[in-house]
Amino acid sequence: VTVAPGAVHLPGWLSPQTQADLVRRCREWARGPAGMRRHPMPRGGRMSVSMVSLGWHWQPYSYARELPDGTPVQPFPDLLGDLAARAVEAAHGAPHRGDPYDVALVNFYDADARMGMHQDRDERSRAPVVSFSLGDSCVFRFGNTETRNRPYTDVELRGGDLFVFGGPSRMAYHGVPRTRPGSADPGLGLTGRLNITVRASGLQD
Ligand code: MD5
Ligand code: FE
Repeated sequence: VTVAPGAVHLPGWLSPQTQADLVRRCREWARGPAGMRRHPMPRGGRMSVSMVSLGWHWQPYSYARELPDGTPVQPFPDLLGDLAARAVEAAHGAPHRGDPYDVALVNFYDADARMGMHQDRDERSRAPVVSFSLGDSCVFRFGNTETRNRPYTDVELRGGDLFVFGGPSRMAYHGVPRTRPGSADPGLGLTGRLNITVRASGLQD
């Protein structure tokens, strides 16, 4: 389903087995070293979403190979590179030929977590962002490239969904105004929502 130019939503694209594998791997990445944390925001406070970065460490507004305390970031796993390549092919009907995928951000949303409207502009690459959702559903707010306000479209993202943001949608404002606690498939054993985004940093060591 094409939601906007370059924005393709494939509901239920992840098999139940792949969802279960990803949840297990997310738990390992979350434990660290350089595991899950809530980042301080530039204007004070902390994000309500907990994150772990793989390949490159992201925090507002930069990528680095190490955390601020010097801990090396965990490697970018082949599993996510392979899955992202398959995802782009499924969404666009052609293989990804741009900068290599080399970073993943794993976002964990508890029942109260939200993500405000923002653009993803810390990458130096135009490669599409590949997003995998696991567990609870959420309201995903897909906006425009000019302002964080209207017009926007609210899309329901469910566990197992794939979303690829390329072309003009790559720089759209977006956010998660709420999740739907308790909506996850009980068989998955996940309380809350996980979102994995795979990106090309466009950076060199
Ligand atoms: C999430 N994560 O559900 C979302 C999914 C983030 C973030 O927003 O920055 O970690 S990724 C949504 C996304 C990425 C790039 C472009 C667009 C949406 N877009 O154009 O709407 O935790
Ligand atoms: Fe984002």
